[in-house]
Amino acid sequence: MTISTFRINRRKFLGASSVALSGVLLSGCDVFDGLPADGSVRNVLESANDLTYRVQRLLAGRDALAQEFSEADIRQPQRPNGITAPDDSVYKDLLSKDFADWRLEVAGLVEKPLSLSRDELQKMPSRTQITRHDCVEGWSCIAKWTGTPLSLVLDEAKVKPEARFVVFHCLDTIERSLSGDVKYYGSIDLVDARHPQTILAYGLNGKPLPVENGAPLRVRVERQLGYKMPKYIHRIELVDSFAAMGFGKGGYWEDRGYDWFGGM
Ligand SMILES: Nc1nc2c(c(=O)[nH]1)N[C@H]1C(S)=C(S)[C@@H](COP(=O)(O)O)O[C@H]1N2
Ligand SMILES: [Mo]
Repeated sequence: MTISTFRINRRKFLGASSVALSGVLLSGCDVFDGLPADGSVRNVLESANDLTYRVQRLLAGRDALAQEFSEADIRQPQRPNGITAPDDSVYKDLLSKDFADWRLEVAGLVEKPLSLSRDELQKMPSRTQITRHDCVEGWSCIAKWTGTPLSLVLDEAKVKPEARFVVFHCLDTIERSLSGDVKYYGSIDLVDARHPQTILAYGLNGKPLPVENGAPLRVRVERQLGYKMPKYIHRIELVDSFAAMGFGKGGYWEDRGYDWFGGM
C-alpha cells in the first residue's frame, strides 16, 4: 500500500518535472520552477527514493540480471536522446582525431589511478549483451552493447574500502546558464558497478559506438533507467559521498529531482 502510494507520487512528479525541466533548458529559469516553493514535493520524493531503493534491492536481489534478448528483437537503431552531438571544443578536438588522444581516467578513492586509451580498454575482456533501454520520457529500445565490464576496471584500479559510489564525468555540456555551464554527470553504487551486466560500452549493434549514443565510451547499467547511463565519459571517480558534487544528489538529473536509484 505505502509503496504504491509513493510510486504514484513519483510518477506524477516525473510527469510534471519533465515539462518544467524542458522549460529550464530553454529559459535558464529556476530549476525547480513549477514545484511548490516549500519543498513538499521534494520531501515526498526523497522518502520515496529511499524506500524504492531499499525495497527493490530486497525484492530483486543484488545480482539479478536484466532480461537479454535475441538479434531478432533489434528492430530499430538505438534512439538517441539527451545530448547527441556535444559542441564542446574539447570533445570536438578528440573526435576530429578519432579519439586517439582520449583517455579514461580512473581516480578518487583508488590505490592505483588509471589512464586508459580506447585501445587499452578494448584489449581487456569484453561482454556483449542485447538489452532494452528504458527512458523516463516513456520510450524503449532494444540494442546490442559491447564493452569492458566495469568490475574489471575497478579491480585494476584497486578500489579503497571507504569508497561507496562510482561517479561518471562526461565531456558534454547539458546546461548553459549565467551561473555557469554544467557538464553531464551521474553515479551508481558499488553493487551496480560490479553487476555483471554493467559495462563501459564502446560498441553498439556490432559497430563502434556512434557519437549520438555516446562515443567513445558510455556506461550501461541494465537494470536502471536511461539517465543513469552517462555517455561521453572521460573520468570515473570513486567517492564516499556526493557532497562536493553539483547539489549533492549524485547526478545532473538527480540534482533536478529525479530518483538517484533509477531502478526498474
Ligand atoms: N553525457 C550524457 N549522458 C546521457 C544523457 C545526456 O544528455 N548526456 N542523457 C541520458 C538519457 S536521459 C538517456 S535516455 C540516455 C540516452 O542514450 P541514447 O542516446 O544512447 O539513447 O542517455 C543518458 N545519458
Ligand atoms: Mo532518458
